[in-house]
Amino acid sequence: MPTAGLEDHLAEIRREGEAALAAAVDLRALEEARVRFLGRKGRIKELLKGLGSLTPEERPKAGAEINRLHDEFEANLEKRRAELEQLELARRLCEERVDITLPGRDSDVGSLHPTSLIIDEIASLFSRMGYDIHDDREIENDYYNFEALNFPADHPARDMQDTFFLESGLLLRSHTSNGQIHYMENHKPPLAVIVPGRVYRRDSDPTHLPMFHQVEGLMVGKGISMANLKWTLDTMMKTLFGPTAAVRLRPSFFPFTEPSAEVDMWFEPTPGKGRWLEMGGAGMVHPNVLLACRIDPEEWTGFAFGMGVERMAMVKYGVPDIRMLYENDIRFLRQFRGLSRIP
Ligand code: 2NM
Repeated sequence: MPTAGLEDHLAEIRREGEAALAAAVDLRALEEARVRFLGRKGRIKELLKGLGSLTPEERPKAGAEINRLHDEFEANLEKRRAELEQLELARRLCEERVDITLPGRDSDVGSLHPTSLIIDEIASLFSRMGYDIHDDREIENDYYNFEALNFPADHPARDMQDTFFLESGLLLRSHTSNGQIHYMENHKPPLAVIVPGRVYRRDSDPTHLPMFHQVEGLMVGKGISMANLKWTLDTMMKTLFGPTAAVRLRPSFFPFTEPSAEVDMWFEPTPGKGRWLEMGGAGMVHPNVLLACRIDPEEWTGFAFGMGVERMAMVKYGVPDIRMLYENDIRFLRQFRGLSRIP
C-alpha cells in the first residue's frame, strides 16, 4: 500500500463508512455495516494488515491515521446505534400502544338452563316459607325407592320395564321420594322439606325423557290437612305462573298417599284465554310411610306433592317439545339469558 495513495484511500473508506451508517435504517443493517468495516475481514482491519508492506518510516503515521479512522467510525457507529434504538423504541411505543378510550369487548356470559331456573325459583319460594331444601342420592336401593313408600311387591313401577336397575341390585331412583324418606329418618316432625333433583324412568318418546327432574315437597306436623296442601300448591303456582294461576285437585291413587290427588293448574298466558293443565300429583302421606320412618301417624299427619320440572318449564316458557330442553342448541339456550331473578 503506497503512502501516496493512503490519504485518498482513507478518505474514500471514511465516506463509504459514513454513507453505510446513514443508510442503516435498523439495528440489523447497522450490525451488517459494523461487520463490513470493523469485522476481522472488514475494510478497516484490512488496512491495518496492509501496514506490513510500508517502510518502517511510513508505518507510524499511517498506523495513527488508520486508528483515527477506526475510532471515528466506531464513535459514529455508536451514535447511529443510539439513534436507531430511540427510533425502535418510538416505533414500538406507537405500535404497541393500548387505546384506553376504546369500549371494552362484550363477554358472552351464558344463561341458566330453564330446568335450573324453575328449580331455583321453587327452592327460593319454599325457603321463604321455612322449608328445608334437601339433596339426595340418585343411586338408591329397593327399600328407599319402593318399600318404605308402601309400594306393593307386584307394583308395575318395580318392573324392569319401568325402572333402571343396576347389576349391583341397586337402581336409579324413579322419583325423589327416596330423599323424603331419608329426610324423615333424620329429622323429627314438625318438618317441611322440598327435594329437587334428577329421576330416571325407562321412557323415551316426544313427551317423555329417560332422565328428567322432579321437585317433591313434604310437610309433617300436627293437624296438617288437605287444606294446607291446597293452599301451598296454589301459592306455588301463583308465584311461578302469575296471579291468574289456580289449582284444582282430582281424586287419584298413589301407594304413598291416602287420599291421593292429581294436581291441575289453571293457566292463563293471555287474559281470558286459559286452560287446565295436569302438573303433578299430591296427597296425604300414607300412615305406612310415616311408620316406616318411625313417625307416629296417630300424632302426626303430612301432605306431600310431586311436580315434573321440565313440564313446568315447558308451560312457563312456551317450549313446544320436551326434547328441545336437552338438545343444547345455543339459539334455544340464549333465550333464557338474564332470566334469573333469584337473589
Ligand atoms: C307425588 C305425588 C304424591 C310424595 C310422597 C312422598 C313421601 F315420601 F312423603 F311419601 N314424597 N313425595 C308424592 C306424593 C309424590 O309425585 C307425583
